[in-house]
This record gives sequence, structure tokens and C-alpha cells, in this order.
Amino acid sequence: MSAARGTPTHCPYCALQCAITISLPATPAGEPLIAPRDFPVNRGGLCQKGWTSAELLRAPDRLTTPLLREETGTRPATWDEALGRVVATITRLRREHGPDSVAVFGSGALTNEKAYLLGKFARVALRTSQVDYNGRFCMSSAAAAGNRAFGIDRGLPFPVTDLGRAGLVVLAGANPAETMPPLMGHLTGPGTRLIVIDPRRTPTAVAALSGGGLHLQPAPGTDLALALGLLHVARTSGYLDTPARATYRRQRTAGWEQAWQRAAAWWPERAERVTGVAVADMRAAVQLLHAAPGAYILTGRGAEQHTKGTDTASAWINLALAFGLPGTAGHGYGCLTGQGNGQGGREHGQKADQLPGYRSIADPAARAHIARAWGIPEADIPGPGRSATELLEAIGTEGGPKALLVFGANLAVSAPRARHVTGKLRQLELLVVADSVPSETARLADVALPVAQWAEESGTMTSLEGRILRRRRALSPPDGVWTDLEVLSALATRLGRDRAEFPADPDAVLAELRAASRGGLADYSGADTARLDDEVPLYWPVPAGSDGTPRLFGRRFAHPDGRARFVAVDHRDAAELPDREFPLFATTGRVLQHYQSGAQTRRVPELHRAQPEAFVEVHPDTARRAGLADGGRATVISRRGTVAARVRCVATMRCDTVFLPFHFPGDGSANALTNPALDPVSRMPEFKVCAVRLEPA
Ligand SMILES: Nc1nc2c(c(=O)[nH]1)N[C@H]1C(S)=C(S)[C@@H](COP(=O)(O)OP(=O)(O)OC[C@H]3O[C@@H](n4cnc5c(=O)[nH]c(N)nc54)[C@H](O)[C@@H]3O)O[C@H]1N2
Ligand SMILES: Nc1nc2c(c(=O)[nH]1)N[C@H]1C(S)=C(S)[C@@H](COP(=O)(O)OP(=O)(O)OC[C@H]3O[C@@H](n4cnc5c(=O)[nH]c(N)nc54)[C@H](O)[C@@H]3O)O[C@H]1N2
Ligand code: SF4
Ligand SMILES: [Mo]
Repeated sequence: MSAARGTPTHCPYCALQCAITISLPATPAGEPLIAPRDFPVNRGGLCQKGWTSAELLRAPDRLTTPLLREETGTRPATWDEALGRVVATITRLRREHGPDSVAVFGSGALTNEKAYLLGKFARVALRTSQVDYNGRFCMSSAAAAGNRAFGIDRGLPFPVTDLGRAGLVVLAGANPAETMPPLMGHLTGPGTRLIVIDPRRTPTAVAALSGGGLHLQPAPGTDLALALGLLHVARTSGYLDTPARATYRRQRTAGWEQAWQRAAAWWPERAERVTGVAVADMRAAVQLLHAAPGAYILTGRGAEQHTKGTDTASAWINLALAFGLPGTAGHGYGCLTGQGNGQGGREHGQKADQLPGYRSIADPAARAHIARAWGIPEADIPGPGRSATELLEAIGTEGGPKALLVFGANLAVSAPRARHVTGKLRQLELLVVADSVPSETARLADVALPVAQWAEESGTMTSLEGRILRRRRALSPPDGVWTDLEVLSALATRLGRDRAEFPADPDAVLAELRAASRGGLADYSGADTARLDDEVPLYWPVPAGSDGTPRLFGRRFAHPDGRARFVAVDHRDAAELPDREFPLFATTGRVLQHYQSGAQTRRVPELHRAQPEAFVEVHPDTARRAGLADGGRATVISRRGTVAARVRCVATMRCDTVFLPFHFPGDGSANALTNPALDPVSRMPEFKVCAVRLEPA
């Protein structure tokens, strides 16, 4: 098969946004071809999901026509009919119950343009405050901690390539060997050692050990105690008294004494009792941090998806600040953003509390600016709405949403306590799901809308390092399929807005987004299409006329006084701990071959074959005690539900902990177990700890 032409674009999945070329086949029967292209982040590498990403375009069960639910089941419908039903129901609900009866759920998978237009659609066309997105399940704790420490939230405030020169990288709760494999090339050079903090001996932890680094294996939900213990060791060992660190603390930070007062109570033996990490290992880790010629601390979801996720991220930031890392050349702190546009998705106003340019919806100046940009009175912009989990929980209650429009999430699989959430979705008078495949959530929809996929549309994405990238259209969507922007534009006009306010052309939306973001924290006003087309590296903030900001914090942090903040945090238990009835910790996460709810990757035969079913990783002794054998079937039971899973005995597991991936639906759905308890600051659910017991199936 010969490739007719190639389009340079980026992988549809994770925030690394590896650069690829997609080539169309010469014959209609041929398959599009994916090849990595030269790019500093992936340097010619891709993971298995990236290599096979074209197959998603040809998923045999792709949605190509709107589907309407009737008493007897769903039936295909025209766009006119489908949009007509959506608008008629929304109009009635708004009349009967007010604008907040209609809610919107967005996604970190959406391009910047879609995220922006979705937020505007909610506030301007629907006049609802009820809009939030799946990044609440993903980046919210890291974002909240970044904002409070640095006054800004850009996951990596430096380019990924900076990591290649590090002497030491601490990975707290991240498993990039499976979640961002090409990133490992930047972390495993001959001069770099890794410290991996994970309750499991992941492939990343194995890489750390083989490179002369460390694997610290705490119990789930105890990172905060560990980070406090490490800070205690650092101070009491005298490592923080070097002139450079003392000067940094004095000149560039505030709040050290208050933060230290909490850490002072976490002498290492106490931290060992809580975490299970040996004092000797803590000392070795701190010694490496002290001596490293260039050190970075990075957090992932393992540290963040907790009821204390924000405070835990703050504790890691405190440690980084104590060593003088953030904003010092060759050092740094960051969090690894997850979804393809997880970074841009949290900047342009699809969050309950946010307006474009990373502005606060409660800030009068921000409201006035955006009202001008949108050409509406400031008073017409609603106030803050409910966060994702609370929004879903409010369905079916007095004053809760009666209609929900979902763009880019598969909540029936990915939300905490997913079976309960599925029940909530069934109580809606109208569930609208825009997706390219019949995801588990789309199957519940009253109206399912078939939308284009990554290679069928253009737009911009902002990667984990804050770089704005061009997603380019390589082929036409199947007949009958619209883009999300076309859907939003059509709905808005049917709801009485002017078409010029809701353009369907991504470049027109980008032009508006740039103007709206001007002067905000996430200023994109200088991100013009010509420079993006030429692949000029543009990192936000990129004010008009500037070349952008690859590295933040070199001279000052984003707080008005230019200083970073230590935040005084203390350890507390997870919302649910093991007890006699449910004696084990369960934690959840990812495998290499599947992406998120699996709606996309379970449809790619090669990936499905590699990981066909739900499983639970268990220590062999724990399995034996529960009457289970390797390869057998287990029922995993929590207070919220049960999961059927294949047993994988793993000798390196902690005996008190089991692990399940959350990529599988139905009776294999890990989120049947998870606890929807929320972090008080970020409203992040506790995906990474709940209490379970195991039984033979
Ligand atoms: N293959 C694949 N890659 C992906 C994704 C995917 O679904 N599949 N999703 C993308 C997205 S959206 C995201 S957010 C990122 C997530 O990327 P990661 O954060 O790397 O992924 P997770 O597997 O969720 O969690 C990382 C590790 O945290 C560990 N962990 C569990 N509990 C704790 C704890 O209490 N403390 C600590 N320190 N560690 C703990 C788990 O054992 C796991 O190995 O991946 C992105 N890349
Ligand atoms: N137990 C447990 N649960 C978790 C996590 C965990 O670690 N453990 N991690 C959480 C995290 S970090 C995340 S990010 C969430 C992810 O949770 P979800 O966002 O629900 O997961 P996805 O499978 O990415 O779902 C995206 C859906 O949108 C569709 N889609 C993709 N791109 C577009 C687009 O451009 N437009 C439209 N309209 N649709 C699109 C896909 O086909 C898919 O059906 O899951 C969270 N849930
Ligand atoms: S690491 Fe992420 S962006 Fe790169 S190929 Fe894999 S899924 Fe795609
Ligand atoms: Mo995520």
C-alpha cells in the first residue's frame, strides 16, 4: 500500500502529544498509516496506542447518524430531528425549572477551541452555571496546589527536554513507563537517577532500580506523611542550610516556618509507621535529593487522586521549595498532565468556577473583561456552578440538573461509584452525548450525536509542557458526522444566538479565544495560526507580539509579591480505611494498552487482544488467604459494589493492597468500587484508595 500524502499532527490520546504523520492510503480500502515524526518530546518514539491510533478512525461500530431514544429503544434520526428534540426539551426545562436545570459536561480531550466554545455555550446560550468537566477527576488537585504555591497552574513550567539533563527525578505516584512511554527516554539517561514512589513495583519503579535509583512503596493514601517525613529528614540532616537554599527560601518564598511546624512532628520513624517506607530508604532518598546536580520532583495521579490530593501535592511542592528547585535553572517541580488537552482544557472556561484565560468567574474584573469579549452584560454571566462529582450527584434532587450534555467523557465507566452515577444518568429527562463511538455513556443517551475524531478536524491542543500544538485535519469524517464545533454552533443558533457568536470554524474560534484570553494568566493572544502552522514552539503565556514562555518562574513566581508559598499541610487518613469486613486497600490506575474508560482502545483489536479483561493484582499470600489462585476469577467487593476480575498474582505487591485498572465496563468496572468522597479544595474524588475484600468468584 502506498501512502498518498502525509499530514503532520499529534497522537489523539495522552498529554505527551507525541508528533505523528498520518498518511492516507492510495485506495479507499487501505488503512491510514501512522508514523512518528521528529519532535523534541517523543523523538521518533510512540507507544502502542499511538502506533495503532488510526484504527480508531475505522472502528466498525462508529456512530454515523444521530440516535434518538424512544419507548421501544433507539432509532437513527436526521440531524434536524435530533437537534430539534434537544432544543425543544432544553427550552421546556429552562422555562419550567430555570437555566440551571440544564448542565454541560466537558473534557480534557477537547481541543482548546472546543473547550472554549463549550464554556461559552453553557454561559451564553444556555445561561447555566452548571458546567464542569472530566479534568476534575484528573488534574484538579495538582492545579489547586500549583495555584496556591506558584500563583499559576501550568503542569510542567519547563520543556520536557529539560528533564534529560537532570541528575535526579522523583516521580510521586506516576507510572510513565506505561502512561507516557516516550517520556521515559528523557528520564533514563546515563546521568539520571529516579526515585519512584508507588505502592506497586511498576515498570517505572523497575527502571528506577535498574538505573541505581530507589523505589519507595508506601501504602495507598500515605504520600502526605511520606513527604512530611522526607522534609523532616532534610532539615534535621542539615541539608536545607546550604547558603543557596537558605537564600532561596529567604528571597523567593514565604511561609516556610508555618509549613515546617507541621513537618516537625513527622520524625521519620513516625512516617515509617504510617507509610510502611523504611527510615533508611527515606534517608537515602533525601541524600540523593541533597546531592543531585539537577533535581526535579514530579507528581502524577497516584499522589493526587485523594481526598487530600491538594494537600499532598502541596507537601511535594514544599519539599521542592525547601531544596530550592522551582524556578532554579536545571531544577524544577511539575505535575504530569494526563489527557491530550488536559492542560488547555483547564484554561478556557469549561470549569465550574472559571472563565477563559484561566480567569476566576467570581472575579469582577475578569467577568467584565469576558462580558466585553462576548458582547453581553456582565450580569448575564452566571456565577460558579457545581463541580463534576457534585453535579452528577445533584441529578434527581431538588434543584439539580434535569438535562445533561456530555462532550468527551464516558462517565458510566470513569466516574467514581460509577454504577450509582449510571443510575443518576438514567434519571435525567434528557441525556445528550456527543461521541464518535457508542461508549457506555452514549448508549444511555436520549440523543447520541455522532462527531468527528482527531484526524478528521483541526484545532489546537496544549501539551503537558504548556506548548500549543496544531491538530490538523487529514481526512474527511464519514458521511453524516459533524464536528463538535458544528454541533455547538447549530444548537446555539437554534437557541436564538447569532451564528457569528458561535462560529463552527476552528480558526475563527481560536481568534476569539486569543482575544478573550488576553491579559489572563493563560494568555494565548500571541498564538497566531501562521506561527502554529510553522510549528514555532509557543508556550503560554504568549501575549501578543511575544515568543511565549518555555520556562516560568526564572525571576519571579506569579503571586503579586513574586514569591512562592509554602503551604502548611498535615497528614490525614483516607476517607475509608481497611477494617475487618473490608481488610485491603484497593487502588486503581492504568495499563499501557488502554486509554481511560477504554471506549477508544477497547475498539482497537491489537490493544484489546493484549488486555482483554478486567484483572486484579494481588500479592500471592493475600490471594491464597482469600482462596484465590493466579489466573482464577475473583470478586472484589467494596461498600459500594462488586467487580469480577481475573487474578494476577504479583510477588512485589504490598500484602495489604490490590490494584485494578479502570479501563473496563460492566461487571469489570473498577469504579463500581471507588469512593466518591471529595477533596475539600479541588473536589477530586478518592480514586486511589478504598477498602475492599476478595472472594473467589
Ligand atoms: N496507557 C495509558 N496512558 C495514559 C492514560 C491511560 O488511560 N492509559 N491516561 C492519561 C491520563 S488522563 C492521565 S491522568 C495519566 C495518568 O498517569 P499516571 O499518574 O502515571 O497513572 P495512574 O496509573 O493513574 O497512576 C500512577 C500510579 O499511581 C500509583 N498509586 C496508586 N495509589 C497511590 C498512592 O496512594 N500514592 C502513590 N504515590 N502512588 C499511588 C499506581 O499504582 C500507579 O502506578 O496518564 C495518561 N496516559
Ligand atoms: N478508578 C479510576 N477512575 C478514574 C481514574 C483513575 O485513575 N481511577 N482516572 C480519572 C482520570 S485522570 C480521567 S482523565 C478520567 C477520564 O475519564 P473519561 O474522560 O470518561 O474517559 P475517556 O475514555 O477518555 O472518555 C472520553 C470519551 O470521549 C470521546 N471523545 C474523545 N475525544 C472527543 C472529542 O473531541 N469530542 C467528543 N465529543 N468526544 C470525544 C471518547 O470516544 C470517549 O468515549 O477518568 C477518571 N477516572
Ligand atoms: S505516549 Fe501518549 S501521546 Fe505518545 S503515542 Fe502514547 S498515547 Fe500517544
Ligand atoms: Mo486524567
